[in-house]
Amino acid sequence: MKPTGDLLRLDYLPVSRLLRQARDGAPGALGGVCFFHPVIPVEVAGLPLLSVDMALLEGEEALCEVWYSEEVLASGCHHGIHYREGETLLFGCLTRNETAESTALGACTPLQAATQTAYESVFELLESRGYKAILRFWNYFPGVNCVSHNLERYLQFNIGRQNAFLSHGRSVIGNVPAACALGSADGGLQIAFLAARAEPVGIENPRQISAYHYPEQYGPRSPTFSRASLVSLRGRALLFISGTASIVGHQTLHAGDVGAQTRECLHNIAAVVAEANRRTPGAGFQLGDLAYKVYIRHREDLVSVRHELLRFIGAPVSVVFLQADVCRVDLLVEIEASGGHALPSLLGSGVGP
Ligand code: 3EB
Repeated sequence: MKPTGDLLRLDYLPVSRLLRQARDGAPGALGGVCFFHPVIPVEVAGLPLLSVDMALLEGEEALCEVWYSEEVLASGCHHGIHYREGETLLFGCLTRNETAESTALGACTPLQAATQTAYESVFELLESRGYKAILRFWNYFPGVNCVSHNLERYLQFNIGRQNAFLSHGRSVIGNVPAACALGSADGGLQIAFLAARAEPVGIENPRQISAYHYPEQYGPRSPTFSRASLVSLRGRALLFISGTASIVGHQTLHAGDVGAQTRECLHNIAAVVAEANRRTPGAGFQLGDLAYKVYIRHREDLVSVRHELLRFIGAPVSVVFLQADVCRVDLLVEIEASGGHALPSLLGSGVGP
């Protein structure tokens, strides 16, 4: 099956190239996320862009992850959410500070309140514009593993996120969006998302308990995400694989061993890809044809993680490495991937076979 090049394309470009493209009036960008530490605010008129304070592990310049579409695009703003949409897809993003909003919601933490109100705004926007479902959420906020108000911040985030799904009458199990949640170095709660007018299918991993069914030892509310989402647009399949960690069943495996954790992540991704292929006869997703983003807790683990990734995939890989805290303290690495769309023109530096 051919990639949906006309419908959706992913590219990673240095910020200088994105700004040049914007100046030259290059059309087609839907939106994106720029990564650098310390953060550099990147702004392009009409383009929804997050600037996330997260260190790149290769390259000296801020890198922008940009989604493109060849549809006719239009931009808008709703309750602080910047978005841009074509006929079939919408990319949006927002940044929220953790402030006195909490008082409005009663007894809850500022992060929980910021999360709940942010997600409610996203749902309002999408409901008002006729989008059936969200394919993918990217969540970034500082101090994911820090405890405040007697609760780890990632768990506060999970409560706010689930509350928003419930208050909008959305299911919190089954067909929920793919997602990731990683620690930025600083800044507010930052959320990017891709939504489609078509109905996606949530994919689960037979090796893992669904995250929305995690037992209570992982927090008072389960995280609301699917292992992947799969959508057919104009007869072509698009796959968004959530952040994937060294978890089998519901337990973290290989604590302290980043190489083994990386291999376990990749076995999990392979299982999700197999499941997606089983659900979409003819899609034929292959590990070597996906775009990967790898979040590493300790920057000194880059060499081991890259080595394992290359060995596992066995071919040049489209990949970007970032330094980020992962949402369980014993997780050292998390890997996300997507496929079915056109891939970055630049293969990750130094990742040839
Ligand atoms: C896990 O499998 C690892 O809360 O949105 C991965 C992907 C993880 C998404 C989220 C969390 C999230 O539980 C952590």
